[in-house]
Amino acid sequence: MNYMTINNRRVAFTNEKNVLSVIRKSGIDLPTFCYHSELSTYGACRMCVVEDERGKVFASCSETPRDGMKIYTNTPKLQHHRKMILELLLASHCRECTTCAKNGVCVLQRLSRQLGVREIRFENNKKELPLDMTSECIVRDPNKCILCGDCVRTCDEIQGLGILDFSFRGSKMQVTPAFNKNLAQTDCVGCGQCRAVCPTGAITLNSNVHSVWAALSGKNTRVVAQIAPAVRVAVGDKFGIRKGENTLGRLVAALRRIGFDEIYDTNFGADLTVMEESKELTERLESGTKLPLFTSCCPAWVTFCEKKYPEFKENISSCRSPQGMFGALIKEEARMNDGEDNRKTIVVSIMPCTAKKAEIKRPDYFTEGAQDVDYVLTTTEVTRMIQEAGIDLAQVQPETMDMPFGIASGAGAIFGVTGGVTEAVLRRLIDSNKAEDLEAISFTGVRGVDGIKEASVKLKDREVKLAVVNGLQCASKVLDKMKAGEVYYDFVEVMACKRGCIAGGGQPVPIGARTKKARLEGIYKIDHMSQIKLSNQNPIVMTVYDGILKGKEHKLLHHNKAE
Ligand code: HC1
Ligand code: SF4
Repeated sequence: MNYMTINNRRVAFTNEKNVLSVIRKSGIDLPTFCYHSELSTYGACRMCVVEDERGKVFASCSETPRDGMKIYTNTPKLQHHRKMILELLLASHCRECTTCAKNGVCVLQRLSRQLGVREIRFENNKKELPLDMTSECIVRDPNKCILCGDCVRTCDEIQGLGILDFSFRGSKMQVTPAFNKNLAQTDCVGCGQCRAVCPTGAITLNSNVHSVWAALSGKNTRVVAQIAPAVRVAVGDKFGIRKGENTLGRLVAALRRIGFDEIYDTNFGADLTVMEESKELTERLESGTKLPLFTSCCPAWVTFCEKKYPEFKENISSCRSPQGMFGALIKEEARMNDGEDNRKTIVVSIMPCTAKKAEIKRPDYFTEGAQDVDYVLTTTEVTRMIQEAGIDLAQVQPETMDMPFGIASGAGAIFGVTGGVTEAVLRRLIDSNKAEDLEAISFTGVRGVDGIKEASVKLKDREVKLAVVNGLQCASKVLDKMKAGEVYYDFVEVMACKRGCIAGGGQPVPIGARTKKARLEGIYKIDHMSQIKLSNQNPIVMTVYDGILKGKEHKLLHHNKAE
């Protein structure tokens, strides 16, 4: 054990990677714009500066802790330094804070308030730059960028895509896609992870809030919501509800109050996905073709594979994602019922994910030429709508989902974390709900936060090799090794966002390590508390297969490439 002195207090440390981590561990929340523990250290914003006993000032994120070190975190010199940085940032920053999508969660705004910046002595003489609104998923506003590089490193180091980078020099410096293209002209997969780390309003969601309010006020509309697995453990964040708590019942109640006509659970859609994907895996294992089977529920991953590794396109499961399957099912029912009461059904998916906004526009997610899911609202957008309606989620009495699609299994719930799809499929194929079998599956290695997890499971007489992948950079590693013949798998699950949908690009920010942990535990708790653990034991699943889905499984639940 080593010790350093922080503000005259002795603090122990072991293997913290930098002085900043030791300071934070000691309970002092030193401000930063450009430091994220899962990214490389950039050291550009200089907000985390500290002073040593000789008056030397240095960035604590870029300094290795040493035994005997003596530092101060809040001297007059440091206060002046940080204020000056903020003033300079604000001087070249758009000041439309009240109308900004990040108002209230902007780090620049928060630190300016916290550190007492009350005036800006410098003129903003920067030319106003155009917004990039070409992506279905995110909007870039270069006028609000503070050049911290968080988005650049996230897209490069976590997603391996490098869509964003610094361009131009000096005071003209900007973060843009290469050759100043717009996002739609790049290989951006819409994962929104750049938005999740952006401290200001420079990268925000492409919002559908206005369209959904319009749909809700339509006279002859029936607005049906489906709620994704990971939303329920995050939507409480902005209402002072404990992180990771399952807030589904409260969300259902709030959605009813703001005018949704029917509210269902995407976890039920996930149960349908388990049924179809297990069948597909069994068929491919028997025929020995198109192995490994790649999961298809994460749209950022599917787009990535199609764009970057087209030679593996056939490996992607033909299953639509749970939101796609469920959207098609709701619209199929609407086709039969809408005529009766002369209403038009509009399906709104409430998702943690920005890429889902693009998924619903894919032609292979249309049924007979018609779009199944009309709008995707991220958790952040639905939070905004609830706030706009003046509802305090913490004060609302929980209500239950509507029937007939309001029952889902624990297997559907765990889709919200990486490894969940694999675990759910294994439950279906092993087809046992004995506690020891369920536990054995959870211990195969599919759980956990490592970038690449490998497991091997005996199904019938065959040893089936699995890989569970977190983040697209790790996906590239796996695909490159597969191409080189260095590894073999039968089933590969990829989630573009590290830890899965709980950390999706549309979730409420900030999404720090503690938040991720709480959400992850929240998802597993939902499974733990579910009476039904296996998708094939969900009675409603069996009813729909015998009813509305009969003979239409392919049309409604799989990608329809002909369309
Ligand atoms: Fe997900 Fe999925 S789990 S992709 O992470 O398969 O978004 O939550 O809805 O479709 O069910 C997201 C979450 C979500 C789908 C499901
Ligand atoms: Fe990169 Fe994802 Fe942001 Fe696109 S949405 S720029 S792929 S991090």
